Amino acid sequence: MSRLERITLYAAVESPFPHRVRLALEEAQVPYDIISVSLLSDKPEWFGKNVYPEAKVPYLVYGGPKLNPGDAPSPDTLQLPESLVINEFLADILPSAKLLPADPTLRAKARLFIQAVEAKILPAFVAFFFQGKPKETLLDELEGIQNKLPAEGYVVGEWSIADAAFTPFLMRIHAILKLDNHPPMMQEGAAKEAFEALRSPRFARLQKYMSDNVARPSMAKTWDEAVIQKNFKIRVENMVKTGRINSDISTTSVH
Ligand SMILES: N[C@@H](CCC(=O)N[C@@H](CS)C(=O)NCC(=O)O)C(=O)O
Repeated sequence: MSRLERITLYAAVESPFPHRVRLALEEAQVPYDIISVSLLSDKPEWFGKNVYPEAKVPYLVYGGPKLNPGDAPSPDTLQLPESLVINEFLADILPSAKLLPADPTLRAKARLFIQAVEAKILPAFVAFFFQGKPKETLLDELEGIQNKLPAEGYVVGEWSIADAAFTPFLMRIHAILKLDNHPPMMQEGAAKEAFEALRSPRFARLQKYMSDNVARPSMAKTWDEAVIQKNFKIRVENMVKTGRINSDISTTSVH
């Protein structure tokens, strides 16, 4: 693949998964189109019907003409779901952007870190915010991730898609913990205590890591805390009504 094709990303601002892809695209400084698929009310019917039958974001179309909301992407385009797969693909087609380091040892370390985020942070995030589990459920896993960070800098030294895999969750955890009203599924006082813990010396390295990421233009361009907080409240109201977090996670069980 030598010439860069058109990149179209189906995304929802409130979701951490497309945020991972946006960070990679911004770091790579390539042009891309975004088509917004809101998850706050009923998802637009055209998305599942014309684009991606599972109707989840992110979804990336590589190639083809410019798309508008509702259009069906051409069948001869490459179409990818799954944030982590998409980011690996971007790292492969954009080698000069160095979304992954060239050194195989560092690449392996980046992938191990990504795997730890998937295996540990995602379930802890859901369990703490939506399923009433104690704050240590989340804090212990965040500490585990903190212990994997080098003394300074990013996950494998220079910024990489390992950072893109984690920071959308880290940012949302902070933003949500700051809110006055928390999901009714959460334990009383747990948010305030977790927020204080995250600001304590126990998490000094994670705090520095977060401020390093916040300082990057890729984060500045893709992050709006007030919007995330507002959308989170709406999503929680929907969850309370339906008992579902999304199409395959409920507020009562961890999958
Ligand atoms: N493993 C997928 C997860 C994607 C995902 O669950 N996206 C959610 C956004 S939070 C979604 O689109 N949910 C809509 C639904 O389930 O109906 C990835 O990494 O991209």
